[in-house]
Amino acid sequence: MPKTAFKLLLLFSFSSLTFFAVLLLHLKARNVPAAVPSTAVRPNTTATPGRSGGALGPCPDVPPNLLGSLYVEFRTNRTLQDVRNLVGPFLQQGGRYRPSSCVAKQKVAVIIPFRNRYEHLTHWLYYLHPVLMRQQLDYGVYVINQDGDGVFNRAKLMNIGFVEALIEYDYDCFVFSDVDLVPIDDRNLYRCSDHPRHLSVAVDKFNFILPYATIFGGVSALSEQQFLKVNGFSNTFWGWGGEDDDMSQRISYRGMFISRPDSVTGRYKMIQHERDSHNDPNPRRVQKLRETYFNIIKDGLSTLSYTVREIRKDLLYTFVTVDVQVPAG
Ligand code: BGN
Repeated sequence: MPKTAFKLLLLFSFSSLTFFAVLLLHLKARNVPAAVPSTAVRPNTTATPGRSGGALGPCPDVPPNLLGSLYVEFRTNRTLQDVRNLVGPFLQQGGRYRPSSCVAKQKVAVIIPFRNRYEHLTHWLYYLHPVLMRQQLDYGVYVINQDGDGVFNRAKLMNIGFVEALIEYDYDCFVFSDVDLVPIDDRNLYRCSDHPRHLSVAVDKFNFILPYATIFGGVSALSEQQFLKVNGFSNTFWGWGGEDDDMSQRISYRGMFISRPDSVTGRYKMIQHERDSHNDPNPRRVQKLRETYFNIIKDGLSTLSYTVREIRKDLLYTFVTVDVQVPAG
């Protein structure tokens, strides 16, 4: 090779190296300081949430910046404003986020049945937003608030959350979460699997042991197809208990299984609290569970009826207040 050509090649290699080094430094500088969600990247504010940028590649199967086990405590007095200050800069109105460096694997609506538990919601948002960001999800948080003080209906609120979230965006996965459950390991991905997934496997309240094999309460994830296949939850479990067992049976009657993370990844802390008023154990729940098979098509998404009273967009969540039409008497 002539000497000048060799020199040119050397110069070219050197400038390419410099270019990549500068590019790397630049990308690194865009990372967020560790005090805030360590790997969150500000969404591109000019883009509409949910529309993925043209040239982005898919996010990796395993999110690269997970921390593993997390320190979680609920004694601190946190305010919603504290949480807004901390994670707000990474979110768009309605508690929406999507990674800016890659196209998320799934579009996830996180649905929280709710009434009057603002303190829990504050803790939940404080811990979950950074986790969901690190998991590189394209997600939105929907708090479905039961209006009035009639008997609580957790399952119907979750059906409503499914419908209302889909009106807003083309979600393909739905994570239903109690407001008092915070994961203590961020490897527990808030994503859907081939089968409906139960995420809250090892809760401190139950000594980190699965209470029984078919349990499906707490935090669970179903894809749109899985949810439609079982006609959603029953709308007729008024008061505490059984609605999750009913879903568990729907899943098995429709030929699906419950998938779960292992009992280390699936660890949770529950915020301790008194039982809510107007949510006493449902005396009909045991009998109702004997009828699931016959009720799947008669009671669920196909028969869902409610009235939206208000939809309020907070930076941290979308708050949907609904009249669930509590039966008289
Ligand atoms: C079960 C409840 C579930 C609840 C779990 C954990 C019932 C049905 C009658 C046996 N099931 O006992 O709804 O998620 O406890 O608290 O009450």
